[in-house]
Amino acid sequence: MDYYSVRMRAAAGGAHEAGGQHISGGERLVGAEELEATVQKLLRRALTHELGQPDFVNLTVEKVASADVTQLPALPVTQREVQSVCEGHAAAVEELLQAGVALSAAQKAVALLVQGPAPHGGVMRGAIVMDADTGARLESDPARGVRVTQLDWEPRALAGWKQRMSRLGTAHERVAEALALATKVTAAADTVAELCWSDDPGYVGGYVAAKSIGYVRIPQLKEPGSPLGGRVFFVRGIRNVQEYEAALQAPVLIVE
Ligand code: PML
Repeated sequence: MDYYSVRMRAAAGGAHEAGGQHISGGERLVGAEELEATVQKLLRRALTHELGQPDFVNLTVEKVASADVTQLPALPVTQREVQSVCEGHAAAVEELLQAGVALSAAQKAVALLVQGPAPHGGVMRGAIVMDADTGARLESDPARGVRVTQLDWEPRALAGWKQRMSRLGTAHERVAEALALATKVTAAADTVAELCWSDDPGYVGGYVAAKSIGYVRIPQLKEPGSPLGGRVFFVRGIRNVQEYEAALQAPVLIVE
């Protein structure tokens, strides 16, 4: 069976490629029978985002041969309990240290997501790539960052996972999507860990993920109403960022 990679990017204040502000995005990898519904769902997401109406929506559909798809088991999920954003940041730094990131790099990453990591302080379209030892930023375009494409859950695995994670309530869609991405990123050779919190003003949670610690949810990483957030991929030993990004764009399905 072939798959279809479906990608959505929405921006406001100018065409996306001409520097419009990123509003929302989505990545799916689905069978033919799910294609139409998936396109509709992603378009609805673009048109109803809390950051406002987009001026530009890019929806791309691309066929992917099943032989090219790698299957990965989802990272295990745990949660840290924190009472404030400050405690959330401290928990994130602790988890990053546990995963092998240097303290200065972990602290720098948290500070960057707090201030807005794009050149003029806004959110980036993709992720920061950071040297896990020195904290140096390695992505060639600090407004764009690196993107992770062509990933999804295998539908039966997703249904089983949701059932087991019913304690998450309405957050489960968002967590499932983030978990798929974190599983793919942390499986890539050279990734040490990932730090993420949401740029959605209505969602204040995020996570630290690594092969060694799994997906550790942290429910408070910013104040409600803040549009700032993003992702940092900590790496060690990469030869060049283009090769690393290419690995993040190879098709992956999450199984259990
Ligand atoms: C979680 O609560 O585990 C999901 C965090 C997702 C952050 C990124 C997003 O906005 O989807």
